Amino acid sequence: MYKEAGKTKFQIDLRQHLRSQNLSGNFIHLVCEIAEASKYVVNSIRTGDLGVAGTSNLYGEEHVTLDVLSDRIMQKRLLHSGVVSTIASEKTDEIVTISSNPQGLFSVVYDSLDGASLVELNLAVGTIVGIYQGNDLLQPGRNMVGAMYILYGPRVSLVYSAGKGVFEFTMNQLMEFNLTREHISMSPSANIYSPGGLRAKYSPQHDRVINYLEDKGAKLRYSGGFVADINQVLLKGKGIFMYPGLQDAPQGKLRLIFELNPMAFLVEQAGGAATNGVTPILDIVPEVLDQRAPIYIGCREDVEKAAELLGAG
Ligand code: AFP
Repeated sequence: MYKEAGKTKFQIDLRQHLRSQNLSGNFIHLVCEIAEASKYVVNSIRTGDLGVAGTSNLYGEEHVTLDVLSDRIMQKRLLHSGVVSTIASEKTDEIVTISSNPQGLFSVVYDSLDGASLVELNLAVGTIVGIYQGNDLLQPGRNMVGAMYILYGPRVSLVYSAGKGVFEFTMNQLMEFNLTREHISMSPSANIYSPGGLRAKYSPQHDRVINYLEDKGAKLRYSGGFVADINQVLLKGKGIFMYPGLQDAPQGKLRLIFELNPMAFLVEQAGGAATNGVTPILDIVPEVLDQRAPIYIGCREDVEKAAELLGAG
């Protein structure tokens, strides 16, 4: 733990916190660079300034869509961070090698603006990041050394874990991230559920999971934004998010590497669980970058019950 002279724990900023966690300097720098990049994303979302990444487009420079701009912002930051050997973006679906010598460096997978289409509806969207040591991105999520997301909602919050618990930071008026929650932990049982996908395309087994949750009195909470929905499950601590395999999409919609692994890392760190119905999400061995998987993620008891009902044939 830590005690800053004259400071309560909630005046601790991101860098001060990271330094108190006995983490490598390169990891601290990486997380702070991603946090810095999010400030440009916030500005673009709030002002609709879709100029070239990080500069004004008052003079008619190329207009880009918000998700393209946020991808450029993230890529530029990671390319110049000095601590990243390989990156892969959900948007481009390609692996970019920055350094041939991965010694002491990280590989980063990211979805720079998940749910981008929701911005025009003024709904919350987010950036999702997964961090590996070395340069192999097609590892099981269990091998990640860190994961984080930034949620652009009524507030801007950053949630991360480096394997020593889950912490939340909230952006203040100076665009600094200050600690607002520490050692986030989930209850064993859910009272809210987030059912993705089209009910008409559910399997009978998945219908059983929905009925189980309804029968126990769980309330439906679903925004259509993965980061916001996971954030609600994680911070309320009493929820389960599902995006199942559908009749016409047996692997569901969400991407293993860019969306599911980082969130599964965070939720497991908070005492929850995440499965594709058969295997823990973090134990799935990825074969391709854009691999998708069904997901049941949240309170451990309900995730385990879902796997039981799905496997009941
Ligand atoms: P986009 O990133 O293409 O907008 O999709 C967002 C998303 O992948 C994820 O954020 C949501 O959980 C999911 O789609 C919602 O999908 P449905 O609209 O099919 O429920």
